[in-house]
Amino acid sequence: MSEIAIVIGNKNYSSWSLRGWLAIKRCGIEFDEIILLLDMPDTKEKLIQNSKAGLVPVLKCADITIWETMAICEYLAETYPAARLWPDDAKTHAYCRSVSNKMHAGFVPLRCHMPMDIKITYPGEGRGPRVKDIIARIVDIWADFRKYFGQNGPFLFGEFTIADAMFAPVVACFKTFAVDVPEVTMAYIGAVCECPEMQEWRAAAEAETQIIKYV
Ligand SMILES: N[C@@H](CCC(=O)N[C@@H](CS)C(=O)NCC(=O)O)C(=O)O
Repeated sequence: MSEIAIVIGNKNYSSWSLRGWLAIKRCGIEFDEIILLLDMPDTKEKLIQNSKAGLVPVLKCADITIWETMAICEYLAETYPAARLWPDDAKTHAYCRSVSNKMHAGFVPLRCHMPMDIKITYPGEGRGPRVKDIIARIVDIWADFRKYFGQNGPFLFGEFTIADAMFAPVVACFKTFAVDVPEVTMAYIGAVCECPEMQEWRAAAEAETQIIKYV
């Protein structure tokens, strides 16, 4: 048993779990994974046993239990600086934090109308005027950060950061809902989908059998 564990939901559906899991995975440390199936009669009870917040992900360390994905990411970034989950430079770090916080707190219509469902495709569904505006904004954000900060790698800030963990479920949703995007966006989507951590998550999601109808 490892000294650190992350409690997550179904890999096919739980977008917040994916974000927290990617952050810990990028730390390159040993950790345990505790999967709680969502949408079952005893889900809430089990969630609350792990954290009074009653949500996943939850990070369990020897001396602290952390809930809320951004707090988990912050803790991991501070505890495992070698993973460079935030960019080093203060100004770039500020941009990375801004865009990560925006994803954490915003884009609610997109999250409601295009929930993560890795195994399936719903081409053309999930749209609507507010969702279309958010898609355009996200495409714009990705293009800007790739252009100004992405010289040292294929991710938003070159190397993989918390911002990429935050947007990884959106990447998955863009594929599920077959969102039409420009070439530069396709390249970013490809980089996220091809990274080994995302492939591992996807393979596990595909092996899951529980079906939840969020759409
Ligand atoms: N603000 C929370 C959101 C977490 C969240 O909504 N998690 C969902 C799964 S993706 C959950 O635990 N749902 C369980 C439920 O609502 O019963 C965070 O940042 O971690």
